[in-house]
Amino acid sequence: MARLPLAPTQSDVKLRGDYANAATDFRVGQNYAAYTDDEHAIWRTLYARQSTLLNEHAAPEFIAGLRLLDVDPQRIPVLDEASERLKRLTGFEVIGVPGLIPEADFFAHLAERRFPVTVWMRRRDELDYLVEPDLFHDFFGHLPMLAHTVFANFVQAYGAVGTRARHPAALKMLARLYWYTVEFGLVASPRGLRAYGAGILSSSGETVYALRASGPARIGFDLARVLRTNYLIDAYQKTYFVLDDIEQLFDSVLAADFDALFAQAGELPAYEPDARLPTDQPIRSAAFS
Ligand code: HBI
Ligand code: FE
Repeated sequence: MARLPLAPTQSDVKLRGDYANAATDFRVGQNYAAYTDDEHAIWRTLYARQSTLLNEHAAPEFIAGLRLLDVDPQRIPVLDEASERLKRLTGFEVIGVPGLIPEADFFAHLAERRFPVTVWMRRRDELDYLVEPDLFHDFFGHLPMLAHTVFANFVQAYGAVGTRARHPAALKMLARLYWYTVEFGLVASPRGLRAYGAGILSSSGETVYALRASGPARIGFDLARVLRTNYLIDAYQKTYFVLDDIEQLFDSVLAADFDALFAQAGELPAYEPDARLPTDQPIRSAAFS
């Protein structure tokens, strides 16, 4: 039986998944036959809603990845089939998990090129918002970018750094990096400002907000700045960081001396989610360009 995930950042969330039947590395089988017709219909609704937004809002790499995965818009995907396809594309495997898992186990999977996907679907009253990641968020939001080699390499490298991180301050910084890139990242693509973050692209509200709203700041990606910036888990973001291209993500993280960054930023105060710094490089939103 698996331990319950109780990372400091997650301890206030009451988790829904079936952790009692998970393996020690938190894997669970998908039990595909147990999905109800209504759960398949929820997938269909969410897929249809997001796919109409992708052409104008998603990074070209995300759109290409979704196509390569050949996902059925009508039915909940079979994780083992997606895993085979993704393995051929970038060597990443897909494994089922009951939901959020402890940071250390999460990092270990990423470092081994395994991406954990929650096996349960949100309820119909949660189409727009839910606290925990579900199958739609994990699968539709995350897997398309993992079909991109450079992005997949970044996620593995991130996991490897994570498995070496010990101090709570270092783990906090790594959580911020994940949040502002893998979950809520934007990129200045040749087609204009686009989203590649799974938290954005699995939410119809935030997809439009992140790219078009006048409220949030969109600033050039700066690793040291990101590592110091707190984030909101229960509201649209106040700040989005914009990559020049996906390669910048891998390059900046590969070049980073994380031990030095952890030591340095650990002594400095954090920035609030809505902090505006003189060094920030504003990127105009698609609505104003
Ligand atoms: N577990 N299943 C799952 N999915 C996540 O995105 C996830 C997690 N555990 C920890 C975690 N994310 C965060 O702590 C990241 O910042 C690493
Ligand atoms: Fe996620």
